Amino acid sequence: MFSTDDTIVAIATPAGRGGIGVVRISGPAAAQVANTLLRLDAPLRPRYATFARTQGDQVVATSFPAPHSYTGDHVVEISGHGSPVVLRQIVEQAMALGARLAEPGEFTLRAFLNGRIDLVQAEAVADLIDAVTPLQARVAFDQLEGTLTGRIASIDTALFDLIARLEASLDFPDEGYHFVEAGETAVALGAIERAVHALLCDVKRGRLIREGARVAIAGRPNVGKSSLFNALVGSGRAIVTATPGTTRDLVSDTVDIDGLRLDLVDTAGVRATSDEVEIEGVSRARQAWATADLVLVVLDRSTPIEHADRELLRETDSAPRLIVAAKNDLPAAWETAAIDWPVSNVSSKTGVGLAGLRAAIRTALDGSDPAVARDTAAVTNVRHAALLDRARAALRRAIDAVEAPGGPVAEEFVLTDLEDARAALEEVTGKRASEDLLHHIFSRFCIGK
Ligand SMILES: Nc1nc2c(ncn2[C@@H]2O[C@H](COP(=O)(O)OP(=O)(O)OP(=O)(O)O)[C@@H](O)[C@H]2O)c(=O)[nH]1
Ligand SMILES: [Mg+2]
Repeated sequence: MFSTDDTIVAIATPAGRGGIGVVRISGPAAAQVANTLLRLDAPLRPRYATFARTQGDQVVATSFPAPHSYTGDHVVEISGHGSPVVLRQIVEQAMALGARLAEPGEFTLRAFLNGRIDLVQAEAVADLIDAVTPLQARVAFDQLEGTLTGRIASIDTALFDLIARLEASLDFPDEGYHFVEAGETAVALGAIERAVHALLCDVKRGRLIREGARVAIAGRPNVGKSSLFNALVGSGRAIVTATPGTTRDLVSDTVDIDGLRLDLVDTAGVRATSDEVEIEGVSRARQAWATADLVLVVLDRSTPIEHADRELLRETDSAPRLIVAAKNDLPAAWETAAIDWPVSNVSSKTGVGLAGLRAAIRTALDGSDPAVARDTAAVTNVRHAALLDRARAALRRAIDAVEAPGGPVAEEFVLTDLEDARAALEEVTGKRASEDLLHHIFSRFCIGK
């Protein structure tokens, strides 16, 4: 089992030089270690920043007595000038005084083990730190604040209540409640299942916010793929020339569209060729489309539609895609009605149409307009989604048993399913969590968190 009775120490700020650097000490001996390590003019007062000296630095130390600290243990935070050398010295001195170097995520693990936060909130801490877009950060913050925790807790309470009533009827068969009261139980179960279902409805959008999406650009050579890529990324990342077959390798970069993080991939133009390098490029392009969440099929609006365009439209027919008519600043060589599919007109040269394309990408990926999508999704984590799915399946089985045409089934069977649903919910919040799972989750964290 994890130890929580020793005192741990680590640098809590990023590696390298900085304006300030913070060393965090947590555990029963934190105050004692700090008092020995620091030369203090006045003793540390709880939650007051106090000036002090270490052997090699001037610092400000703050003491957070248990349980009112990040970890729930006694914590002392020492802020020094952000020199890696000096911070390391402070850590070494703390270790010489009996503290142990903290494992990655161990401060947060202690917060979890001490009941300060549940597992959903601990995972939200990591997500908040890893957030790349403001929307990702907001969703993680919401979970840290306990939004999801609260929704799961109320489902769990309802489930617990139902289980207690069913168990009571089992314990007192003489009272005449030998079988489940089908109608009442079915109603209660239905409400619980709907609550789980509501959480799961947001999963796709939640995961999209958390993990982002991969968007690949496809088209025959010279239609303006790399120019579109550069316009969306906002840099001259990909090489653009008038020579068809310029792009060979995959070029990718990150784009933020209304808070959605996209991994945008530019690919080689597809055509039949005997050039070895280009053949490999085209094969990589096809792989990129196949693994993308969305394909932007680019056509050149200023040159007639070619056989290769039609082939490509057919090839990407079943993939989630948007058709983009590029070079819209030039005279059009075809009407958009010629394509049996909605078309976004853009000019990478002037930027006209790019905003509309961004909105179309967003809608294609999460099926909602940006204003609506700003509502935060509760479930963003695959682990949570899988467990909620398990809970829903168990509830479904219980409902089927209660509503079985041959009359209601004995309580024992329904109870087994309900306990299964509860176990899944408790694994989300960490009430039931194996040591392996905790290791897996907390090893993702940085040292000092
Ligand atoms: N007028 C105009 N020209 C464009 C536009 N986009 C691209 N071009 C020109 O079209 C030519 C090809 O552009 P690229 O972006 O390299 O095309 P590509 O599809 O990546 O080409 P390959 O990498 O060879 O497959 C270049 O000469 C660009 O300057 C546009 O919006 N307007
Ligand atoms: Mg290109």
